[in-house]
Amino acid sequence: MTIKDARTPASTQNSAQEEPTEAGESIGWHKAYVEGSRPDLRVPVRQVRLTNGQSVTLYDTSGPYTDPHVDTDVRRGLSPLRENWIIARGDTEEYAGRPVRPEDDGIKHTSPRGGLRNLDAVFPGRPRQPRRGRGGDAVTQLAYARRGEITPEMEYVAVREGVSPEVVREEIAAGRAVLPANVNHPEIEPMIIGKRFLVKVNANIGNSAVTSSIEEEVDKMTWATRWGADTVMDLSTGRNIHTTREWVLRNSPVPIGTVPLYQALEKVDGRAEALTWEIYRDTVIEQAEQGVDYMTVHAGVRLAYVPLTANRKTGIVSRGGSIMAAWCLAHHRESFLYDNFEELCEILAAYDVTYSLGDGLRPGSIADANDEAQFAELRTLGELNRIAKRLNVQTMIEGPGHVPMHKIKENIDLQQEICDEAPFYTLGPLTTDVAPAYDHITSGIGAAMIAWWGTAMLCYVTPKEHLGLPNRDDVKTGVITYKIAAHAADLAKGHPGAQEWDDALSDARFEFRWEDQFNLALDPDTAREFHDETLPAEPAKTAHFCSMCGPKFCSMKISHDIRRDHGGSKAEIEAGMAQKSKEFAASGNRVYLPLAD
Ligand code: IRN
Ligand code: FE2
Repeated sequence: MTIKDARTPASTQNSAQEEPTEAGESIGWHKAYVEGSRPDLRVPVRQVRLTNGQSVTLYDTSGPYTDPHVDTDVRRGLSPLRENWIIARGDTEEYAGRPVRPEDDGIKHTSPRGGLRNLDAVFPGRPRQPRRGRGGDAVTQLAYARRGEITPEMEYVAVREGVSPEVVREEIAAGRAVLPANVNHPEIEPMIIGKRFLVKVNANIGNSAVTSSIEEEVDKMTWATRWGADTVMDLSTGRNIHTTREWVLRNSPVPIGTVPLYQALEKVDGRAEALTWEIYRDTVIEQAEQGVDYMTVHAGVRLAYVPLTANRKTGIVSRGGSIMAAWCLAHHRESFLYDNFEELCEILAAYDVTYSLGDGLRPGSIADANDEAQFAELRTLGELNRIAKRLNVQTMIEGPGHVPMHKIKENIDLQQEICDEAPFYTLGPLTTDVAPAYDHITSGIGAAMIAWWGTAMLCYVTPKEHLGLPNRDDVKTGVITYKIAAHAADLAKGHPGAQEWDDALSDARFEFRWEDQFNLALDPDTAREFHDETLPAEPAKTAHFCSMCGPKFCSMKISHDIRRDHGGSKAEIEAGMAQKSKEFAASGNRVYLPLAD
């Protein structure tokens, strides 16, 4: 059905044809779709139906998992939404692919055929041949944007963001935004990362040698996207890297990022000095064939910069950065990533893998923020960004780290200047070091600030940061914390439509529509649970107060009473206030009354 009275924040205030269809009838939130210019371009939204008959349309990252009409099965994978678009462009081809040696996935075992084995063998889903660019014109979204062509992916994100497709094309062409979408990851619902668009959130998942099964990792991915993660990075380092990633990719509705260096290191049994360009390159090709949408590449850690970290309080804290620094020192040679950067660009361009140029020398403590090592690397990232752009590779730049509030702005300003406004993607930053177990908060503060000033994507930090591997609850807490930071920044930037969500929730709050408040919340479950903890009875959901102030002193109730009893003029309101003041004094001037049972 078409919803005529839909309020349309965030994404969908375009034409009538773009109104969401097929929302459920009952109160609560439902999956709905906004159709673009063609029937196979259906953009998912979260449609919240309110008790007053209105509805609110929100951006939705949860994929087909929240659509009761779609039958999902992790062993089969999601349906390849983009496949026809990719094939129709006619510039990629299927090819035999590089056989993956069994030991490539970190397990020492023999395959049924005793030798080489194809990618398909590790995933029971539909058979799949990798694709890559045919040669000739570049196949990346950047190349299309530069040629003036609007791809279906660009139109899709335009509908999602509530902007015109031309704006999307321009931002990509200028290198101010990226649309990470590997030609081998047709399952994704396209999204865009850039300062003109909604601020995005990445959630890291990944097993380590000690914990997690493949199914658990897939579950963490769907869990993270359900709460709003816009992309997920699979940082697995343990056994089964290849297989875990295959399952995550085939089931992911959002772009997947990786750090190929981690798997390359597994291949040489963890000895950084044993790494070679060839091993690294083959790992990148293996992952690009699988469909990884963006890759962190720590090519800015140059030999000459390593000594700059010697006097730091916390040295090199980036995993990738420390691997590259160890390699450079062991061979006393320039980084093989820096030296072979152009060849790497050609590989990434053939699959449309987006660069996330890593901040291997980011500060790991407040004391080390904005130091010489960090900014030397940033200048190199600026140089590499230009090479990548020349070779048609979409590129974003990673940023810190640990940075006190007064030093944050310098980071985004410098990055934008040095990297020609390429999207900035930051890890927090953490604004203080004193709160282990609360680093989602120490970093959420920095994340909100840096996003307000133009950072395009925020890498979440969970409460387990510095302490251990995040579990399901930590993943949710991290995502919600970062959605708050991102949305607070969208509001401060005056992003069109962002405030309509707040306004809808404020109205619900002021009118005591409790169910609507819950359903509009970033985390409806916890909001409802907290409310019910003190006022579990069903009538409390329509009550004109909550247990925070109790029935007598709810400020919102008082405002309502004043409006009802005294109309709206200033004098009348003051009279009402005086009356309430008397009532307050009469009850003994107590703000908090004992809870009635
Ligand atoms: C984001 C910004 N700076 C770093 N990140 C993320 O940190 C990066 O994308 C990856 O997910 C994670 C680990 O990176 P290192 O420690 O290998 O640099
Ligand atoms: Fe840290």
